[in-house]
Amino acid sequence: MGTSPLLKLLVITLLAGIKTRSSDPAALRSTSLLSIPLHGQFTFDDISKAATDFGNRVHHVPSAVLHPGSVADVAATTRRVFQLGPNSKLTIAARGRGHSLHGQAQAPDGIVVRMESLRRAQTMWVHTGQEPYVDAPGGELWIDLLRETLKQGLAPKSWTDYLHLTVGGTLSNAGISGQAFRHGPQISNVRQLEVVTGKGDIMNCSAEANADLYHAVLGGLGQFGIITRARIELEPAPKMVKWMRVLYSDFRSFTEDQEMLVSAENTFDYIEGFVIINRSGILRNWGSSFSTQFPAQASQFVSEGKTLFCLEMAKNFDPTNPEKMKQEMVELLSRLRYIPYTLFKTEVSYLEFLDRLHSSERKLRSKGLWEVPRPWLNLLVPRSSVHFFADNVFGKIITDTSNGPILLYPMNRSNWDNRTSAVIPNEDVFYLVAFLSSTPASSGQNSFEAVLKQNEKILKLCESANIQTKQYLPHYTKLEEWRDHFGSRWEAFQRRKQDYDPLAILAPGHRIFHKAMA
Ligand SMILES: Cc1cc2nc3c(=O)[nH]c(=O)nc-3n(C[C@H](O)[C@H](O)[C@H](O)COP(=O)(O)OP(=O)(O)OC[C@H]3O[C@@H](n4cnc5c(N)ncnc54)[C@H](O)[C@@H]3O)c2cc1C
Ligand SMILES: *[C@@H]1O[C@H](CO)[C@@H](O)[C@H](O)[C@H]1NC(C)=O
Ligand SMILES: *[C@@H]1O[C@H](CO)[C@@H](O)[C@H](O)[C@H]1NC(C)=O
Ligand SMILES: *[C@@H]1O[C@H](CO)[C@@H](O)[C@H](O)[C@H]1NC(C)=O
Ligand SMILES: CC(=O)N[C@H]1CO[C@H](CO)[C@@H](O)[C@@H]1O
Repeated sequence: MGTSPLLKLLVITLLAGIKTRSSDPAALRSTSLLSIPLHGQFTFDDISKAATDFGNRVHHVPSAVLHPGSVADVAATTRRVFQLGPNSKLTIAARGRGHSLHGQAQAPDGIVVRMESLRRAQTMWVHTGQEPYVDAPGGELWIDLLRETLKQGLAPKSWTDYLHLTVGGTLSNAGISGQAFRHGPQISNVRQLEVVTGKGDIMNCSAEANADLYHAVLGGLGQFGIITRARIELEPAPKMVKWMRVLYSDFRSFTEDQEMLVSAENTFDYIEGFVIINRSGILRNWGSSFSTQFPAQASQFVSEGKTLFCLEMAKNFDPTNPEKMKQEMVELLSRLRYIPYTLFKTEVSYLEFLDRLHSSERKLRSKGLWEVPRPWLNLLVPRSSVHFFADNVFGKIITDTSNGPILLYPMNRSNWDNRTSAVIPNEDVFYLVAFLSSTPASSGQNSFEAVLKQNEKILKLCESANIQTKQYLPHYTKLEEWRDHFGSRWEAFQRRKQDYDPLAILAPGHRIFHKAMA
């Protein structure tokens, strides 16, 4: 009857051991790291926090957490670890908001640099004028950056769907959202970076000076340097946003309309889309701001178990001249082939629009549903294969989207700079297809495993059909897989690592390179 007290004790001890595994300040002391004069400090009591991330799957405990009080702190620490050479196994991971999925911002037994600490030490500086920009700390959250630039009536051009991510974290990936079709990803909208390399050097870089480092770091998965500052291009901030969704039951019309919109001269300012399979209340599930504005027909729409496609778009407008926007909208909507009566729309401020996911986060948090396993899979699918992909995945591999949304929208390669480290399909137009599942305990014991199996099936399908998809926010465990991922750019990626982080100290959580040991 019941568990034996001894076993219970053992389990508790083991768990406690995992949670608070005492890190060993002595291990750092013996390296003389603790004698570096710092503006900030090392801490040891928060190492278990630094061993968790948004994915909630990988937990590597570091030896210490650095809370830098200045860029010099980051440089001095990195330089000291570099000088220790291959005799030390210490590595360093910058941690933004820790919104990674597979421990990419973790440093097993190494040092996690909490980039958010630099926000306080460094100020944001908004430069108005002809070509406005903001200089922001790498650990700054996009939401705070936006609030600051809005004070000057300015805003960045390219976004992510969710703003509680850091500048350095998204620039290490790409930063994709519904504006990318026009402005490119966030990495296409950065003029200059200040970076601490794997040798501990502080360097400014741009397309003009230290261009190779600049391109390496953009989309570089943290492999070449720690971004301590970024200069981000701004534009006059729109005031209001007309935000709309329409439904399609036919994938071909859906994607043709999306492609028509992203290539049109006069078009919406934001274009995304998502896949909905067999859900009741489908129109209510995402973006709560919509719920009050449903036309009666739309809210009674019955999917009958069919796969549906929701086109989401937004048009910025000036509230002092709403007529212009209305005319343009009517014209644009008249060119689309959505299911009649499924248009629903609302008007919100630009800030509310961009920060639209935050209210969902608050709700999930209040229900304890935020910190749950997230077996996400993000793919970039070339246009030529997207129909084959959809035919074989939606309704076949995925028969229900109640675990989370599936985003699907096109982008144009011409807005991406092929000198950066970001990897995209080799085709003019490609789609982001993002499977954003979460599997709280309430979704059933096996739902996590089931989603992993689905993800695997999707990847297998692409492989066996030889579709040239690329993972966004890539995760691989084998070197060959990383090589495949980078393809013809692997040589350059490797060479850049050799140049900027020759001991492979930085961002070990991706497991691309491994620190050489003597
Ligand atoms: C709810 C949610 C929504 C999202 N939506 C989008 C989206 O719409 N579009 C999109 O593109 N992405 C999206 N993402 C993914 C997001 O871009 C990644 O999670 C990214 O890692 C940023 O998170 P972070 O700032 O917490 O970085 P972290 O997870 O802390 O770090 C990510 C990687 O970058 C490195 N790193 C962190 N800071 C720096 C720095 N200053 N310099 C160098 N390297 C650094 C880390 O070591 C790690 O390898 C979303 C994520 C979540 C959780
Ligand atoms: C990098 O540029 C910033 C802003 O232009 C400047 O303040 C800083 O001193 C520069 N750093 C280096 C190492 O040149
Ligand atoms: C992609 O962008 C390029 C350059 O702007 C343009 O010539 C091309 O027509 C675009 N392709 C599509 C399908 O929109
Ligand atoms: C980038 O694209 C240009 C123009 O298409 C091409 O000439 C160049 O070789 C490409 N560079 C890389 C690194 O792929
Ligand atoms: C999980 C779920 O929503 N299942 C529904 C799928 O569609 C059929 C037909 O409308 C419904 O009966 C199911 O309840």
